[in-house]
Amino acid sequence: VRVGEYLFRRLQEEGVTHTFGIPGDYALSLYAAQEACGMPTLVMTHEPSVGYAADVYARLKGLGVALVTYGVGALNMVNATAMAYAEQSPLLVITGAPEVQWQDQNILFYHRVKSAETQLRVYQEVTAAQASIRAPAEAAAEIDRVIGTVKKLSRPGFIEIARDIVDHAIEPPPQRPSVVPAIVNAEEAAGMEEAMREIVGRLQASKRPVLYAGVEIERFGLMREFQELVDKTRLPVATSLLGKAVLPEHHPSFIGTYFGRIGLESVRQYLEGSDCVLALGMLMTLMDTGIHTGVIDRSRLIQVTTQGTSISHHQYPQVTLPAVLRALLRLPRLKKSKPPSRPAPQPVPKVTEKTLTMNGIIAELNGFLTPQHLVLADTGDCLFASVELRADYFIGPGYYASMGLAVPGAIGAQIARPDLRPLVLVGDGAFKMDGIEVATARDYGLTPIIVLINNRTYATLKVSLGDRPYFRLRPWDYVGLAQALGGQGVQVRTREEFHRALRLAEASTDFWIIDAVIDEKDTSLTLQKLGEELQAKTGRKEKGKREGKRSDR
Ligand SMILES: Cc1ncc(C[n+]2csc(CCOP(=O)(O)OP(=O)(O)O)c2C)c(N)n1
Repeated sequence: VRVGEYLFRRLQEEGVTHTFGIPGDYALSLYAAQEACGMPTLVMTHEPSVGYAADVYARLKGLGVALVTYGVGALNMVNATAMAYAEQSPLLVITGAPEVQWQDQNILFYHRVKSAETQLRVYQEVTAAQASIRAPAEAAAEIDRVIGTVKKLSRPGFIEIARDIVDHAIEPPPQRPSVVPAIVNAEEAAGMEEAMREIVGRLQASKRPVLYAGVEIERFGLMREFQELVDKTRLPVATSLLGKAVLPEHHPSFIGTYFGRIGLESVRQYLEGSDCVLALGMLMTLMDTGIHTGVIDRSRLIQVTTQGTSISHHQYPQVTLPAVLRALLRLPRLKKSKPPSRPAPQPVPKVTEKTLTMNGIIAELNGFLTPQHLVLADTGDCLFASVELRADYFIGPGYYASMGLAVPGAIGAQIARPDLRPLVLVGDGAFKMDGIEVATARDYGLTPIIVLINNRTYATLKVSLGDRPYFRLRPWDYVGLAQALGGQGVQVRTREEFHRALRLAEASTDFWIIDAVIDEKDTSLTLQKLGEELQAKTGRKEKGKREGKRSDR
């Protein structure tokens, strides 16, 4: 086989059906090799979008590939890759590189920065494994090593291949690498028995145990096992924003997304009041603790991740998530005779206003979403408001919080899961970054429904600093833009109009932009509470009393 063919065949073995990219000179031999393998690329308008689309595809399929050119392409995608690193997404970045001779002769070729190695060095900071392939003999092993690490750690990897190497014939390794297990399943690990005794003892002694489910459950392919555990134990389940929907949220055991004091009070009370919180696959980022407004008492916390287990204050570094999950599933007597009482299902906010508000949008969506929708929320109030959303599939930048993921991400999502309809929640600020990428959805017959929150401001920043000229956004003609890009658009200003627009979009086979106009001062209750917390912390005087207090809070 040739080097390029080996690479794309390996990716096909791992279940990759498409790549996302923008071709360029140094990457053309890779594009040709890919084409020869029958793998298509979705060509997008800008590399950050390429990274986001491939990241979302990776989150859904276990591996996603961005195929870009040397320097200008790869460097344009650094932030998207950084987010994939922070949020543990198995994204593989593949780029071309100048021919070996050019690299060695120190030629000032185009797209060069300091040296031939610049992009490699930059990517060392944002990926878990890197390979710069300059010799055919090393190609297969290097490709396997990087793919293996990406899958094992669920973090991005980087492969650059000198363009004159791509068509070199190589001997394929005699033994095909078997599909790398997601992580070592260390059931024989030191301390496993002891840890399990302790975990089970605590669960059984507990009066009100609760599962706090995190993103690693999804990233390491453990969702089926986790659901089995939930069904077996009937324990109530809370998730974090980053881990949102690791249990489909229409499941009867789901009690809500925990977000400290900023989130739903019923969920906070249940979790913080529990005498045994079993946190599975939880990273415990600032966002997982409701921006430090939540306190889960360590003495009642069992934390199991792919990096080890801690029970209160002691550690079992070798006892990891898959092993514990499987061991729990094997136990015959974990089932409680009586399911513990759980809080009432997450209440749908009762919103009576006729005009459209952020809370009204969430309430409408909760009445609209089905298990056939995949929600993508961008950074901004839509992410905070999502704490109250009930979705069976949800993707949002719940930790790294870069703007720009949702619209391009919808393209990756619908390619990975053609059976699901993407529904994007995006602020006007984030939309202005890369919302135009929706034109690419049209090119490939994809049909995202984009709910564009038109508040003409950076609301998220306003909660910290108040109204400032540099937070204001001029409204564009988003309906006209949707039509110009080949889709459909509608502007809505009332609950009723929003209700109808969602159904119109649902019935259509076009992409839709629903330009949802809300008041400049309107925010979700979550963002409003975040503002109050921030102001309390910085000692700034609380501006204005909270409006629309609800009994739930
Ligand atoms: C790439 C990137 N640039 C800047 C920021 C800082 N930032 C956080 S929220 C925000 C405003 C978002 O505005 P919009 O999308 O309109 O949503 P809203 O806050 O109004 O809900 C900005 C600029 C960021 N998170 N990511």
